[in-house]
Amino acid sequence: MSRFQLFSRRDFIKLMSAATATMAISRWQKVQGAGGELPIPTLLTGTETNGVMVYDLTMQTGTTQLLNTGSATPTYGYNGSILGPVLQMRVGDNIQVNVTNNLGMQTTTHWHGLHLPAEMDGSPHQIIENGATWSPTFTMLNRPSTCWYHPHLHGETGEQVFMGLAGLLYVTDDASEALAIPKTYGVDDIPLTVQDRDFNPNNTFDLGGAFRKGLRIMVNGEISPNLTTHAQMIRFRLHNGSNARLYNFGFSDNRSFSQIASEGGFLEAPVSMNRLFLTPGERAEIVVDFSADENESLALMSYSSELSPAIIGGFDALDASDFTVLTIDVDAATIIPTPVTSLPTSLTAIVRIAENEAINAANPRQYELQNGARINNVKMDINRIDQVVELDTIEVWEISNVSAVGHPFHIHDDTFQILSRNGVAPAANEMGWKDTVFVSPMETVKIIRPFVDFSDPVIPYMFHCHLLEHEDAGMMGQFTVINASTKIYLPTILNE
Ligand SMILES: [Cu+2]
Repeated sequence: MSRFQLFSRRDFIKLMSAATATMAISRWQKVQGAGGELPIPTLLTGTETNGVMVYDLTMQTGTTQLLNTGSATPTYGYNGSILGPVLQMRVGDNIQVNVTNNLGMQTTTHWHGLHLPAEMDGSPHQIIENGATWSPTFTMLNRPSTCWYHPHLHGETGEQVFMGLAGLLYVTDDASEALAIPKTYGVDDIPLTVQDRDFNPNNTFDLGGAFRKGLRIMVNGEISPNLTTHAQMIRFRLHNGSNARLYNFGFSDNRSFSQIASEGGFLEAPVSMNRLFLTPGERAEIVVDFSADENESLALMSYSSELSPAIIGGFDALDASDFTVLTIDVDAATIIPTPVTSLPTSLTAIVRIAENEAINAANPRQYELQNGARINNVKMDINRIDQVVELDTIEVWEISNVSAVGHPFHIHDDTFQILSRNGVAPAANEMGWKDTVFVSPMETVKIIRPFVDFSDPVIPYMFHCHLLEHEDAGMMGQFTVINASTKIYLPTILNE
């Protein structure tokens, strides 16, 4: 049962403004505004069967008591009423996930960030009928990282995710497990799926609007939660699982923290910051030092008022303010695990790909993000392949935003590196591997990406805006990766 007090929207905004006025938040104040303790999702490490690590997910409907008064809210979840377990997979393992659809409607489940064959991707082409089980198999080839999974049925993704279908997927290996960083799940390594919701008077989710944004912040499926944690270094796996809200994370006392990973894995070295901008679909791992904060309280905030309103779709009262995402009480340090007291200066090696290694460096593939949820003048057509890429090549893609708001651009199948933003090298925390990149209005982002391991002459991968209402409205396209040496091309091309 949530301890969240039901406020009118006006009171809620007033409360948030008050919270931003005070740097330190007393525990008394917090109890008035905070919900229940932060839920930590179940961790599934798989069951080995004949050398294959098997995971079972059931997509189901249910209800979740999200508000303190009134009815439970109808929600969807994986293996529960809302969100899903964290799937932990090891590099090199052969994986099978059995995804059973008990939603009473069609759906898919996409492995956001995973490098796998197009037919295993869970895109709009791998529909799971109601009552059916889809069992993709693949070898885990990703770097250690924080990925996620969610439905990707064309036209329905936004609603199905908003209803609660999303979960995190951790990739680990020997090297990442040997790193001297916080890594004990749920103790000093905390998942934070950050979402926003609005409710109708009968406590159902408000599914309306051009963008599904809400003034209630929900973390790990709890409205306005509180985390009781330890006086030591804590790692947060920040995941923007919102349909359309941008976050500008920071702490209520403006302390600095270190980003250690982006979507595709560790950064070369920790990057110190006191603000982290994270847009829908993106993940970032940060480490915060609470070692001097025993018995203190603070909050993870979004300093959204510092963002340019011009980049924000569906600008609302939260976007105009600085608001609490998670209140934090710091208790004594743990005995086990032994607290981490400093971060390694080196986390991994990242080989930056030189622009001239791309086969199209002189003539990058162009993507123009346009008003009306269009890319390159067209909307998604599931029967049209927009781009054909050759296997075992490296390409530069140039993504230009000529529209009125910013768009997080996500590409399936593999991660990429950002070469430049408007011709300027990216910030240190964007020098690692990514699968989603925010492109502001009037901005051109150049990325470079290898297309390796998997080709399919027929089944495409997606590229799209990860504002889910834009995606559903058609701001998505399809590319195939073809193996030119086998001379297999699309039938549509052969027939021309
Ligand atoms: Cu968009």
